[in-house]
Amino acid sequence: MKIAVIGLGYVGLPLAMVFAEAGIEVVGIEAVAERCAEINAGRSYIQDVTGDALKKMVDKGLFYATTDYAATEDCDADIICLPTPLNANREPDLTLVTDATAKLAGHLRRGQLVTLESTTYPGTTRDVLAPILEAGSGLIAGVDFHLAFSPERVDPGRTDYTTKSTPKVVGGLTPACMARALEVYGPALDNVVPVSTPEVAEMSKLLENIFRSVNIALMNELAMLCDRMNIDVWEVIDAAATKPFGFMKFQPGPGLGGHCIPIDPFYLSWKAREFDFWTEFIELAGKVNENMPYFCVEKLHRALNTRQKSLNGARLLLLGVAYKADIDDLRESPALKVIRLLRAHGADVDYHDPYCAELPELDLKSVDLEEYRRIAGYDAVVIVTAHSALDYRTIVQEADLVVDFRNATAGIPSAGNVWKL
Ligand code: SAJ
Repeated sequence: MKIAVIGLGYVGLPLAMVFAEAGIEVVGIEAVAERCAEINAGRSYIQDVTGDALKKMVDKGLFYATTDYAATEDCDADIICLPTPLNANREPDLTLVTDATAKLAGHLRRGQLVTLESTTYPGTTRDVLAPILEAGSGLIAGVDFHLAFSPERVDPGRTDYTTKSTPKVVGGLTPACMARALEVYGPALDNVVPVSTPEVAEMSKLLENIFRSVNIALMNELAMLCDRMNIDVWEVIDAAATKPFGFMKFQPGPGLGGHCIPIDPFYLSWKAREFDFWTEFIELAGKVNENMPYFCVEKLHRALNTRQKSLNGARLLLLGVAYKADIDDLRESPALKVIRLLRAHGADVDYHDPYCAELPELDLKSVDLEEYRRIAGYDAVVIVTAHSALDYRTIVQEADLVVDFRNATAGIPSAGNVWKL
């Protein structure tokens, strides 16, 4: 068998490696020629794929990358792993997927399987991809070639569940498409979960991430209420989490970041309107989560006020700007919004993040904490993302004021100089 993986990013490259390490020949179709060169030289640019592992597969002749879609012609399956962002109007933007599908169609061969892995709204595989593939090839989906959807479940940096070990949902256009998808994915992945249609698979992925967005929004709403009622929301959540059944712990924070959770839900709310349906939970969760940077800035304002200081002119040090702890990903990070809001109030903002050396769009570079000696020079230290590499005990000792949006200072005795979300 030979597989083509289209798009060698944080989803496609690990997936290509899983197939190659199962002894299946893989060709990566990657638009960025420099990335192809890196891969063919055995150098990885994706955190979850080591250079050694990649080089081993390249040297064995089991994996190479090219920009040329003609390389898909002798493949048994073509797996599309491309970004599906929102456009400026926060509507689905399938451009990368549809452009790639049109190029693939020109090289489609009878009997091949095409699988879409990009997160999208139910109906995309059947109503968007199939017509493009049929128009470009003259073949018929489900008759001359197989078509399926299989959502990616990659969580960059996670080691307990990997692309190989995480159960893989797959929905075929027809039972024969499903059977073919099982033949393709089965030898490489530990657990393939067949479902009856591509729509079920597309919707299941959205449910996974909407579930997170809504529950995080619930915690954020509770955090704002507890703030007003002077109740420690973190203690409340920890107490509720002692329930061994029927509860799942989420935490409040400065907002939703990442390439999935802030974006995927709006693929469904957009599609639902076609059915005269308003996905109120999704919209409300989005509204609550979007408000958190503003709430956090207002809370910081109140904390400074207790020291007769204003935001205007305040010297602030933000700790952690990545969208979540212990990674270097800045996509949709709420820290960027917090910095913009603080600057708009006239604050002088520095940041330190051991994973993110610079924020070009904000003309900022991570400052050196100088063994935490630098901490005392700020009016407030603001914990936005709680990287585990930082010593929060020393930070609390050295800082005049700490405003902690992540409960990173939990259990650390303070002299009343710590405010928490
Ligand atoms: N966040 C909170 N409170 C929480 C959890 C997360 O405020 O209780 C924030 C994070 O700080 C971050 C954002 O939400 O800014 C998203 O966090 P996330 O933990 O959902 O991490 P992601 O965005 O990397 O989500 C990915 C998703 N994986 C895929 O889409 C394949 C998601 O489905 C996974 O469940 C999640 O990783 C995971 O479990 O780590």
